[in-house]
Amino acid sequence: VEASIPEPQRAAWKKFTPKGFTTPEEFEKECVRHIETTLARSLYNCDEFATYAGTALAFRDRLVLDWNKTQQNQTFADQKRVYYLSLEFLMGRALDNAMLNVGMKDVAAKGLSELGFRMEDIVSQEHDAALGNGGLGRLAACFLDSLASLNYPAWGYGLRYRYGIFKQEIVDGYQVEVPDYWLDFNPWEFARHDITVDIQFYGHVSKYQDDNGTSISVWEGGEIVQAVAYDVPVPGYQTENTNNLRLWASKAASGEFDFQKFNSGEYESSVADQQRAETISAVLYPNDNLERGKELRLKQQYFWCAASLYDIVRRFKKTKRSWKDFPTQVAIQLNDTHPTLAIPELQRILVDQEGLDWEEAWSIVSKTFGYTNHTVLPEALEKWSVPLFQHLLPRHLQIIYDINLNFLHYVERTFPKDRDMLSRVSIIEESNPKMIRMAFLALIGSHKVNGVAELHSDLIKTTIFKDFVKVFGPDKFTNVTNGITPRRWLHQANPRLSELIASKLGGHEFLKDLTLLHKLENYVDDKEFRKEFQEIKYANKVRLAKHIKEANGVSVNPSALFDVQVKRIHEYKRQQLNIFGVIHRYLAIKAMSPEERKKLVPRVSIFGGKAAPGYWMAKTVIHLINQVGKVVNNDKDVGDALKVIFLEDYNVSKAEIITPASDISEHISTAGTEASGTSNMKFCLNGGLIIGTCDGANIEITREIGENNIFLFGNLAEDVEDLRHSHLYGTYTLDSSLQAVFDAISDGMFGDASHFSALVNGIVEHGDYYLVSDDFASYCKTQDLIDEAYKNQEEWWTKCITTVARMGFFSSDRCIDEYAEMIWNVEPLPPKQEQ
Ligand code: 475
Repeated sequence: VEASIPEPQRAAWKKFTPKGFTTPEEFEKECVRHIETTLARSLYNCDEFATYAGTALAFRDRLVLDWNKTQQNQTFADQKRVYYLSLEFLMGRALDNAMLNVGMKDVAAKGLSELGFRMEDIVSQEHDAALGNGGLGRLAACFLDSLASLNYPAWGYGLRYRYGIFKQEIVDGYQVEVPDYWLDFNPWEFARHDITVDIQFYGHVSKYQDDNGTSISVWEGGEIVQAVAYDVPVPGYQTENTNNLRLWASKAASGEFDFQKFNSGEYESSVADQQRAETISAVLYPNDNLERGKELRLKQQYFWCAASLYDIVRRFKKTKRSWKDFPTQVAIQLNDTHPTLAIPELQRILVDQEGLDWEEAWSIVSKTFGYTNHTVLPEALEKWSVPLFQHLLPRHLQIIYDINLNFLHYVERTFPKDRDMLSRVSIIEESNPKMIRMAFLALIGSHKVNGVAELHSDLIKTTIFKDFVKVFGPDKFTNVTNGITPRRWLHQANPRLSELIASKLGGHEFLKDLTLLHKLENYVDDKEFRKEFQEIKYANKVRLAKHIKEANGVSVNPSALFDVQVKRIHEYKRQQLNIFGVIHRYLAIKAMSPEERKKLVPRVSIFGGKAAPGYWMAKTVIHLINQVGKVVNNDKDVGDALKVIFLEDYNVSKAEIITPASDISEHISTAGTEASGTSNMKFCLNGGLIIGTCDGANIEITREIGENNIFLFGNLAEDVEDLRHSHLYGTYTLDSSLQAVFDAISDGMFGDASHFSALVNGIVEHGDYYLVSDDFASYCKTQDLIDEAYKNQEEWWTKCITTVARMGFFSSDRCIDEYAEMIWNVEPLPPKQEQ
C-alpha cells in the first residue's frame, strides 16, 4: 500500500502528529481550545452544553487517532472481517463510554472541576443516539462494544436516521409522540462525502446475449438515490482498537437539485425529488416486534443493504483475491431478517456484474451469511408482497424465484413422498397477493441460523423452521445466548459497585473477563462488604427517587421495595399482568386496618416504556398505569405502602439510572414469547433480583444463579397451546381476585371504565391469548413471597450478592467469542505496538 506522504517528508509529518492529552491540564487546554475556536464561544458564554461539546471534541480527537491506526492495521493485516448488518443501533450516549474505555474519566473530571463544572452535569447534556426500538437494537450496540473491546476486526453497518425513536411525553396519562431530531450537534460522526454509492430502484429487467452467447440480465431504468457514508468510531475498553460503525444517509443523486427542472421553472418538483430521496433515511420505524409491510421500509432495507454490500465488495476487490476467497475474508451477520436483501443483492453482483455462473456465486453467497432470529411472534415475521417487490426490485424478484426454484428442486429430490412439504418451505407463500417469506430466504441463504437463548433456539427448530431442520439437518441451527456489555451496564451505570468489586478482586480485570465475578462469593458473608453493597443499592435508589420527584412530582421512600418493569409496552411482555397485580395489592391495602398496613413492606411500582404509535392496546396499558398511579398516589389510606410511577420517555440513558436502583424487576412474558430478554441480565448484574416466567434467558439465569435466588412463576411454554385451546373451547372460570380487579376497573375506580374495556374484554371474552388469567394467581402468590423474603434482610442481601457473583456468563464478550468461533470463523487482531 502506497503512503500519500513520501518517505523524506514523513519525519515532519510524524513530528506534528497529535499525541492526545494525559493530564488534567492538557485536557483543559484541549477542551478550552475547542470551546473558543471550534465552537466560537468564550469565558462569558460557556454553559454546560458548550462544556459538554468541548469535552466531547477533546475526546473525539483522541478516539480518531486510535481509530485511524486501527483501520490501517486492519487493512494491512488482510484477515477475515466481520460485518454486522443491523437496521437498529441503540447506542445511547457516547461521551461517558469513551472516557471510561480510554481510561481518562478521572483526568477529565479533575479538569472539568478546575473549570468549574461537575462531570455528572456535563455528561447529561448529551442527546441519546436512539437509532433503535428495544432489545434488538440495544443488543447490536452491546455487540459493537464487545467486538471493539476484544479486538475483532469488525464493522457495523446501519442507517443514519435523521429521527430516531420518538420521544415519549405523557399528557393527561396518555402517550404523546414527539419527533427525536438528534443531529443538531453530533460530534461522534464523520461525514464521508467522498464515499458514496448510487442505489437503483424500480425500472425493468432486459435480457441480452453476451459475446459467448450466454444470456445476461440487465436491470435498467428506474431512479437512482445516492448513499453517503457517515462513520462513527467505536472505542474498545482498555485497548487502542477502535472499530467503525458506518451509517448511510440518502441524498438525491444529481446533487442538491435537478438543475434542468430548476431552470425550466419546475422549482417545486425538483425540490420534491430531492425530498423524496432524503425521505429514505429520514425516520426509524417505531415498531418493536411488528412488521407492517410498508414500501418505504422495503426501500430503507434495500438502500442500506446495497450500499453496505457495494462497500464490502469494493474493499474485498482491493485485495485482488479470487472470488472463491470471499467467504474466507468476509463474514456477514444478519441481525434478524431486516437485512435479508443482502443475500439476493450479493448473488446479483456476482452473477450480473462480475460474470460468475449461478452455482459458483450461490456457493459463495451461502457461505458468507449468518442469520440471527430474534422472535417467533407471527406478526413480527417479515413478508413482502410480490407485486410491491416486483415494482421496486424487479431483478431481485427474479433472483429470489431462481433461488427458490433450485431449493425446491432439491427438497423434491430429497423428500419425493412429501408433496405438502414444497408449499410449506417455499420462499413464496401462495396467498393473494403472493408473499415473500424473508425468514425462509435468510435461512436458505445462510450457513448458520441462531436463536438468542436456549429455549428460543429450541423453539425455532420445532415451530417456524421445523421443516428446514429436516431439509438441512440440525447442525445448521445453533444457539448463542445473548449477553450485555459490563462496561456500560456495570462500570458506567453503577460506578460505585464496580469500584467495590474491583477493591475485592484486585482491579477491574472482571470488566474484560466477567467470569471472574465468581470470586465475589467469598465475600457473601463478609460484614463490611455486605454493608457497602447495601449502601450502594440505597444510594442508587435515592438517586432514582430524586429523578422521580423531579419528573413525576411524587415523593417515594428509598427504603421501600423498588419493583421495576421497564421495556417496550407489548401484550406479550404483559405489563397488564403487572398493573392488575398492583390493583390487587391496592384493593388488599384498602381492606386492611391501619395497624395491618403498618406491617406491610412498602413498595414502589415503577413502569417505563414506549408503545408503538399505532398499537392501541399498548397505549391503553400506559393510560391505565397512569390512572392507577393518580388514584393510589393520592390516597391517604395508602401512604408509603404503595406508590405507582410511570417514568416518561424510557431510553438508554434513563436505563442507566433505573437499572442499578431496582430491588425486583419484572420479566413476565407469556412462556415461549420472549426470545431472550437482556434487561433481566442488566438488573441481576446490578444486584437486583427478578420475578419472571420460565421464558427466554430467565431459564439460563436461573441455572447460573440458582433457583433460590430468583422468583419464578407461571405456566410453562409447553403448556401454552393447550391453555389457549381451553380458553376458546373449554369451560373456564376467571380467578376470583382477578375478577375483583376487573370489577374495580368497571366500577370506575380509575376513571371512565370504557377506556379500559378492550383490555379487560381481551381476557374475559376474546380468548386471553397471552394467558394473563392463567398466570395471575401464581403471580400474586409470588409477589407475596417477595414481600416475605424482603423482610428477611440478611437472606435478601445474600441472594443479591450471590446473583451478582454468578452473572459472569451473561457478558456480551462471551457471546461475541461464541459467534466468532461457531459462526464467523474470525480471529482477534491485537493493535500493533508502536515502534
Ligand atoms: C426480543 N424487534 C428479545 C432481543 O435478541 C431479545 C422486530 C421486527 C421489527 C422491528 N423490531 C423487531 C425485535 O424483534 C426485537 O427487538 N426482538 C428482541 O430481541 C435481542 O432479547 O427477547 O424480543
